[in-house]
Amino acid sequence: MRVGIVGATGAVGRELVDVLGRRAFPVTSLRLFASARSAGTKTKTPFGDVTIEEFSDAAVRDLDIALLAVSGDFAKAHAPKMVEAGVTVIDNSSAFRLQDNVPLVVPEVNASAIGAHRLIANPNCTTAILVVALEPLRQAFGLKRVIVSTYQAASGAGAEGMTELERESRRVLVDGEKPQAEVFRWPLAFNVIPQIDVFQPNGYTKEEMKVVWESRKIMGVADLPVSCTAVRIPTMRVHAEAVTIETERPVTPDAAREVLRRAAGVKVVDDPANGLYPMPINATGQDDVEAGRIRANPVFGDCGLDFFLCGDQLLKGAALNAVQIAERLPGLARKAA
Ligand code: 11C
Repeated sequence: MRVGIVGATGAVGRELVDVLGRRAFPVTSLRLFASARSAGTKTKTPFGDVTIEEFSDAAVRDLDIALLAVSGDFAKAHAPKMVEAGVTVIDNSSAFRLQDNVPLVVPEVNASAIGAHRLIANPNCTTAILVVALEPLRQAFGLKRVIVSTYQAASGAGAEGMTELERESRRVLVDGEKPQAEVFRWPLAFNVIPQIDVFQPNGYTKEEMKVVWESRKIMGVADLPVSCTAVRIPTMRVHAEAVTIETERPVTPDAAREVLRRAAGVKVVDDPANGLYPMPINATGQDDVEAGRIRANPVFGDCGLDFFLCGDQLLKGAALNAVQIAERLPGLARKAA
């Protein structure tokens, strides 16, 4: 496959190169596209040295698969032209996620939605990490309602967010000064920020509503009651989520643990007596979403469950999920000559 990564110099773009190599994706040529600023830079990849090219609609026409790690506006402007030219596009932005004719895919949950589509949306990272654990529980016990509180890492704001967290932590610890904010609305170092993305008329943020809208679409439950509080915390690249569910049928922690042990993409880490539970420090760089602290929630009688998830925002939350989608393209999609 002739594969291109658009937005190749960002945090997700760089991760996409690694994941393609690590999973031995059948790449015959890898091309990396970015802005004029990075064009001409040579970069080492598992497929050999690649010189970064400036993006243009003409330059990407010959690709078989384009993995987009760009803004929603950029994706809206250019993805349809790529599809028109015969390229299969997997888009990481929110531009097309809720469009009826565009599948929104987490392969462990709804790989069959890919079908013959040539524009496929990769979900919001928080949503992808959530549904990989939620769907097996839904299938086993049914779902009546979902309440999520997130603890989201700096990487959600891209490489710039990670750099800002590191720089501002140093400013406090080394220089003894107050942390500053440019990428984040408030300083993130030594802080938590209960705002990710812009506020909506209903008082929730857009990030919180993405979890609602996207998890419903991926699991195919249009009216599932979901509430999310999304919070940025000063960790580097793993999103953590405290999840409460009310199930339709009775659930026990042991039964839920068993279901999650069998679930693809989930690793149960749940031995609290020995201090074992999901944590960003362990989930960093891991493909699986860690699930633990699984316990009965008494508020919902014998149908309540609490648990805690940690997933690498750049992997299952972005690059890994996108490559997993590409792996499931029919016959590894090939455009007509
Ligand atoms: C964050 N979840 O942590 C966001 C980043 O819809 O793809 C990803 C936003 C998206 O800031």
